[in-house]
Amino acid sequence: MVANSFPEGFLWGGAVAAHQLEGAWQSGGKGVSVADVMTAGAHGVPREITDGVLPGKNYPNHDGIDFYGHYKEDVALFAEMGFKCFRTSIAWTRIFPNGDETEPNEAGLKFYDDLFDECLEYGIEPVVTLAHFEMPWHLVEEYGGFGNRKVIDFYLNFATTCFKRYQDKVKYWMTFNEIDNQADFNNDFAVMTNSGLKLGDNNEAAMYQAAHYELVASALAVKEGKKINPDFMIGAMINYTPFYPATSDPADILLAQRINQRRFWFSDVHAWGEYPKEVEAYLERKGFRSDFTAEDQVVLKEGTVDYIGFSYYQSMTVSAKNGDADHLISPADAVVDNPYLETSDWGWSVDPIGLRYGLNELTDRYHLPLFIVENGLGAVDQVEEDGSIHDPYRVDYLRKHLEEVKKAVTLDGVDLMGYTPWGCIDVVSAGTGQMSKRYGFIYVDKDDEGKGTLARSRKDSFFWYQNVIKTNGAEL
Ligand code: BGP
Repeated sequence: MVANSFPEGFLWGGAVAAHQLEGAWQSGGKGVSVADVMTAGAHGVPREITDGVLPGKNYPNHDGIDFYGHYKEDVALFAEMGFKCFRTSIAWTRIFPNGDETEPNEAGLKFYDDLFDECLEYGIEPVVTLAHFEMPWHLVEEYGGFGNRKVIDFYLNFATTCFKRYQDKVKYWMTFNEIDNQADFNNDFAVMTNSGLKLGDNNEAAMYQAAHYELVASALAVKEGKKINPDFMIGAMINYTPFYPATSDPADILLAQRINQRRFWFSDVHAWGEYPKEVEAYLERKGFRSDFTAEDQVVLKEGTVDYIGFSYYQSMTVSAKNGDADHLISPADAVVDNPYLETSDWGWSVDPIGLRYGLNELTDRYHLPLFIVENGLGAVDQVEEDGSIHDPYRVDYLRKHLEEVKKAVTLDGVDLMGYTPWGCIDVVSAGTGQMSKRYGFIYVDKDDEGKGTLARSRKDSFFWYQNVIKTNGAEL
C-alpha cells in the first residue's frame, strides 16, 4: 500500500563516521588506521596518504572534533533535534589495534558501550557501519589489505566481536561504507580507503580481486550476524551516483548504462549473492578472476543483505565523446557538465530529482527496503558577531531532496526505512581533510589549521530539521 506521508517509526537521524569526528587517535589503546595516515588537503590539493605517520605533517583525523571527549554533549544535541537514530561507525583500530590480534581491546569496546547506552537513554537507535574508510594500517603494511584473502578472517573476527558485544544495543548494521567507491580504481583515496590496497601496476585487476574478498567478508559477516541475533538488520552501503547520458545519442546511453552496471556490481552481489552477467563476462575477457572459489559462490548466496543503505550527494553525466563503452575507462574521464544542474562550491552537482530517480531505480532492481544513510551539502559557514549561523543554502538543499524523497515514498511506493543526513555535526571532510567543508546542523569551532575552542553551536538548520522530525516530514 502506498503511504500518504512518511511511515510511522521512520528513522530520522544523522550520520557520521568514527575517524572523521572521534579524534583521540591514540587513546584507550587505539591503533593506527588508514585514516590516521591521511594528511589534510587544501583547495585543489588532494589529501596525501603517507607511508605511516610522518613527523611534520598535518593529520586532521588524529583529533577530529574530539567526539571521544564530547559525545555526551553531542548526543544531547541530537536528542534535542529529536533524532530517532544516529549512524556512526566503529573504529576497527579501537577494537583490534593492529587488526590481526585474536583478543579484542576492552577499552575500545567499552567506549562504544558507553556511546550506545547514551544514545539509547534518549531513545536514539544506533545505526552502525563496521568498516568506514579506516582499516588498521598494520593490515595494509603486513598483508596488503584486502588484496590478501587472509584479511577476510580478520574482518570477520572484528565483525563478530562487535555483533556479540552489542547484540542487545544495536539492531541496524552495515558491513562496508560505500563499497562501490573503488570502482574509480585510478583514485588512490577511493581504493585505499575501501580495500587498503596501495595502487600498483594493474589497479583494475587488483581492485576486482580485493573487492571480491570484501564481498565474501561481508557475506560471511551477514551469515554470522544472523546467527548471533536473528533480528539484526544488516545492510549494504553504496555510494549511489547515477550516471546520466549527456545526450539521446545511443552511444551516450550505452556508455552510461555500462558505467552504472559496473558500479551496481557491488550491490548486485550484496543483494543477489551472485555476479551480474556483464561483469562476469568482463572479468572473464580480461582474465581478472584469479581467486574465486566454489565455496565463495555458496557464501555469497547465503550472506545476502536485508536492506540497501546508500549515500546520495549528486548525479554525474557522461559523454561517449570521451570514451568507448567496450573499453573500461575510469568513469571520471567521461564526465561532462550537466547544463541543467547547479554545483556546490566543491563542484558537486545539486540534483534532488536524481534522488527520487535513485529510490525508484534501487527499488526496481533489488525489491528490498532502502535507507538513505547520507545526503547533504558541504558548504562554508559564516559565524555572525552574535554567534548565530544562518545557513539557508543547507536548508534549501535538504528540503528539495526531502521533497523528492516524500514523492518516492507517497507516490511511487518506495519502502524507505530512514534518512540520516551526512555530518549532522561538523566533522573533518573525508575527501579534503578540511573542517571548512561543513555539513552540520551543529557548528564546531575549529578551522582548517586545527585551531578553535571546539565549542558546539546550533545553526539555523538545526531548528528547521527539529521541526521536520517533529512533524514526521509533514512540514519540510
Ligand atoms: C561520503 C563518505 C563520508 C563523507 C561524505 C562527504 O563519501 O561516506 O565519509 O565524508 O562522503 O564527503 P566529503 O567529506 O569529501 O565532502
